[in-house]
Amino acid sequence: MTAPFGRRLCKVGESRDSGGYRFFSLIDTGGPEPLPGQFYMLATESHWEQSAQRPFLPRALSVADTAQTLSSRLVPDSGTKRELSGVRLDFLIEGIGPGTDRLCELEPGESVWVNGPLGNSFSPPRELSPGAAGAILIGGGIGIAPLALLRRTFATRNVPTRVLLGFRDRAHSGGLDDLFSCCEVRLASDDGHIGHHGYVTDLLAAILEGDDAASAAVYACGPPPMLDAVAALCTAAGVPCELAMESPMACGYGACFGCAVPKPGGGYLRLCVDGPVLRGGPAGPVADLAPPPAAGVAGAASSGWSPKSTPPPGNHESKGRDAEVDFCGLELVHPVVNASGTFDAIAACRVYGEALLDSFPFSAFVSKTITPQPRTGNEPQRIWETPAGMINSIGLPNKGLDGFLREDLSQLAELPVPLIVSVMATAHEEFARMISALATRDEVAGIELNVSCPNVHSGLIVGEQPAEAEALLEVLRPLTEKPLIAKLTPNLADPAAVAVAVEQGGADAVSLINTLKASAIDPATGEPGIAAGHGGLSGPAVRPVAIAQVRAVAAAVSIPIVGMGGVAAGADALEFIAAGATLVAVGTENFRDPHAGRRIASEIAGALENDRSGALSRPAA
Ligand code: RRO
Repeated sequence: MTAPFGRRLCKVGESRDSGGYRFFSLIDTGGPEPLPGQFYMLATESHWEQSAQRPFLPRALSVADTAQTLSSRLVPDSGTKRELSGVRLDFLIEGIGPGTDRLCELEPGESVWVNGPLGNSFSPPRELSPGAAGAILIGGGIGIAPLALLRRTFATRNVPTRVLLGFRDRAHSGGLDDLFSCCEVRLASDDGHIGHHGYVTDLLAAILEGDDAASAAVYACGPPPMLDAVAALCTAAGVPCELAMESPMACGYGACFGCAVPKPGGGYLRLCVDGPVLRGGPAGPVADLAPPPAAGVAGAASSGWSPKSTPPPGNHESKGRDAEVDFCGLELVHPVVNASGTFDAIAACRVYGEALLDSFPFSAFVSKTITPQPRTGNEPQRIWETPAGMINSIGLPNKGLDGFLREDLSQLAELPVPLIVSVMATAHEEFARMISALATRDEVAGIELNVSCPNVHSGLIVGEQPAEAEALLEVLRPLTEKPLIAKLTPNLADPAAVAVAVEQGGADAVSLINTLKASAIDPATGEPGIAAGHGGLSGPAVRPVAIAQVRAVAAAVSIPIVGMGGVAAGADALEFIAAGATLVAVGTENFRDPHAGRRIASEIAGALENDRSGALSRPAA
């Protein structure tokens, strides 16, 4: 089972208080029924960026329950109503910030952008012999939500199930009437206002001491300390457990690399595509459950749940003819590509299946930047939402050149568009080794040089120094005839001087802007919100800076420019084209809307078709 590709609008059916939380349901006429543990990325259609341009990114919410529905829609121009079958998606939510606060305000009839269902699911207990202890579901606070659907699914399969729920205090309690009406629930509260006075894990510990515990399976969702305690208890008792985890995420489908969770033995998992359900192990959570529902029925079947069919996506189709463009000898069907590091086509293919390839958003695909050796990336927290944007410090997690050539290149070559591979290194010899290796590969149509890195010999950031940048190009230019695109950093006073230098060194094109150096303080801790202390700012907030830099560079060089920085709509892309860009790259908007590239290309085509004066296709003076 795959998710429909792109985001779709769903109407709010119901919205009301439920215990200390808020309950709302959406009517989804475009997606399949989710599996227990799966989640959706949600953003309201209106007033999302309502307060100081936040919330900006969609929010990940696990589905609490689901049911088949029938709703009626007015058929335009006919005055008649049509019955539409769909899926009701129930969510339980707590307002803890601008995004969840806005979702708590939802009114019936409002529209919400929905991307999903995403991620993997809980798996049924392995031990189902008569007399087996069955499933123990344990939830803390708002973490009770995904357990409700799991509980109902187990009930339909006659899996014996016990439910343990814990709450901090009365204000963070309840929500059960809607979700667990079908079964007996044992409660605990830290303050003793309901049920056992103490932790919900006390109840679990008592059960795991029972004779039948060895044949049990535990399923947990809640705050990290509770999940740690559950994993420790289960490890000690030799009982398998599955943990539904949370991590800040911008996209939900493997593109942003923000939702990193450390894995035993080093490195990180991407919770959105490796989870959100992980198996609890003695050294920490492990991602060896069934993979996220993959393209085709086999992936869903291996998760142990029945597959449901996915209707084809029907939105965002091109209105006009695409504006074809020649870029360094590559014939591209439209001028919209992705910014490196903002779309993982391999992960997206697992999430969205064939629909991604049928409606590929970009006219060329730019890979995530690869380095000579593998890198695990930076420690979390890696992303931070800002007004109309976000800061990232992902730290280049990648398989290294050899891993990329061995594992990824053949898959990326299957994409229906030319492939541009982005590379970064800290020494000329290493850059040269990468270019030489890529130069011989027919799958590679072009190479982007990410020069926002220091030269190990001089200690200087190559992209900030015209002489360094030119020297690098002079080394690399003779090694390949493929187009070399230098990705410029905006973090300097005169980016045009670097653009001129790379042109002199033999670059075929420049792309700009990479992200702007930025930081933000977490009000809860008084410390930087990003673990690395600072990162790169992207999103609409940076667009005016990007436009100024593209204009300055366009005035200084004659090679083509790939313009980027906060492109979220066709009008934004046309602004870059007017500033002198030949291609436009979409970055952060991919996180909010996986289909954004295709939408923006359609909007450009529509605008150009209506542009009888030709003003839009002429660079501005
Ligand atoms: O991986 C990153 O943190 C990263 C890179 Br390499 C880059 O070029 N730009 C960015 O915003 N993040």
